[in-house]
Amino acid sequence: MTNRFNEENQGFYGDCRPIAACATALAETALSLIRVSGVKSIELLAPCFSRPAALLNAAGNTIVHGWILDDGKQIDEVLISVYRAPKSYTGEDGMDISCHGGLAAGRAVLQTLQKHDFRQALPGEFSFRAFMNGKIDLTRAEAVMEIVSAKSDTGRGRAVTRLSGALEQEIRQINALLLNSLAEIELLLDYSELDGVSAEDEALPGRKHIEEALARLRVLERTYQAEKLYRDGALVVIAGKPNAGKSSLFNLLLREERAIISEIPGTTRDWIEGWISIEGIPVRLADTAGLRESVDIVEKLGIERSFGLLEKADLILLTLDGSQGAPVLDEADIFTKHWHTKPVLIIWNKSDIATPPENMGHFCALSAKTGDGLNSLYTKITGLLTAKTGAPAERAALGSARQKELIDTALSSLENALAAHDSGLSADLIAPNLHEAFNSLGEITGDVSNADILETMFSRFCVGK
Ligand SMILES: Nc1nc2c(ncn2[C@@H]2O[C@H](COP(=O)(O)OP(=O)(O)OP(=O)(O)O)[C@@H](O)[C@H]2O)c(=O)[nH]1
Ligand SMILES: [Mg+2]
Repeated sequence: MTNRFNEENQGFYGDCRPIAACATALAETALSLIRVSGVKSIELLAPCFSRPAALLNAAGNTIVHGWILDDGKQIDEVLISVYRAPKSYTGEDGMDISCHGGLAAGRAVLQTLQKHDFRQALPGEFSFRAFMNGKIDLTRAEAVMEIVSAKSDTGRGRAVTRLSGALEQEIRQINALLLNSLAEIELLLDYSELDGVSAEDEALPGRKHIEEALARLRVLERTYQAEKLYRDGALVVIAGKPNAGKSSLFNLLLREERAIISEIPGTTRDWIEGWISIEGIPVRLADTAGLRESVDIVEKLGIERSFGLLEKADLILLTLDGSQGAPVLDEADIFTKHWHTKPVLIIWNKSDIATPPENMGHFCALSAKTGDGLNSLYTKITGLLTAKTGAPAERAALGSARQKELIDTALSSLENALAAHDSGLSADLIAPNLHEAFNSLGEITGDVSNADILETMFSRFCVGK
């Protein structure tokens, strides 16, 4: 990999001075980690360390024990992991300082470093340096952030696949195909000039490479929706008439007595929510006010808010009170408003006291009280949420909207190239389409980049990453 820093390009962070940041939350934890990186950062830290010689002579990937000192005063007892360029996350000399946790210790160490000319790192600055020093490409940088924000184990696992370079490799292999076909076109154009043969007379050289690239890009493109589902999750809203057992179902799924349950219809007013994981899918689950015509002002407001939330839902769990018998669900019913626009799962609740009708086809029988029918509910929810996205891919897959947009651009450039060839255009007129696709894919890995792209990307990172 190449070093992307140069004389003019110091990056949009302004300078390449040694930086420091607290990489862990400032909270009552056992330890805090202060991360440091930069050319001559070890030399800069040595004067405020109790064993300067040990630190200065420490080999890369070793740990030194001592005290952080401020004007000779002991600030905290620490362990410093020393990294020597280029063998570090950023590719620069760097240190991870493990100090005591809590609000005060990490802050005091950081303040001491700042007195000794370390600059506070900005969001994403460590990863930016890693990218600029050729340690990671952009897909891996994005994967680092994905892991930090993963909401489920499946989401984390998918991000780890990208961190290990599966997507980067696939993109590079596809780009190698495009490069081959571009090289073959160049060759044809050179020869046609020499021989006086027109480029139109020839079949498009490297067409099979373009077709393979297109096929592989289509496979990648199809992975995005499932990755997005397992990364961002889905909004699942429990709705139904008062007293149907919505809050009981909410508590059952959350495994927590969160919502108030009572036999009085109209108990839930403001909707409440919580995150759960269903077969690896992060689900933002919401319990809402029972839907009915009401004259009570507060209840009415609650019902309006419930409808507002239903508009945003990815899946509605329409809960019926089985003990009230099978309802007539016709077009005029207030629940049917969303039936044609989004998936609705109808739950026959209270199956412990009311047996569902024989021909219950599309109902899902459940007792929110005993938990009977819960496994089948999980399976049905997963089936409905993944109906359009499919299961997550085994290996290379897209992890961000940025990547998806660039794949779409590359796809249409290649489709245009083949269509142009089919309509008889010569190879020299088709080559620019291939260059466009090549550059879009290069933007995914960061081989093609500019300050704006990088700033948008890295500024979304957290401090210390
Ligand atoms: N037997 C039985 N009773 C249930 C079941 N689920 C809920 N209930 C009872 O039904 C009543 C209403 O339950 P809630 O969970 O508060 O119902 P809700 O749909 O949230 O009601 P609102 O908030 O008023 O709209 C309570 O007395 C629950 O104990 C069930 O599966 N079986
Ligand atoms: Mg309720």
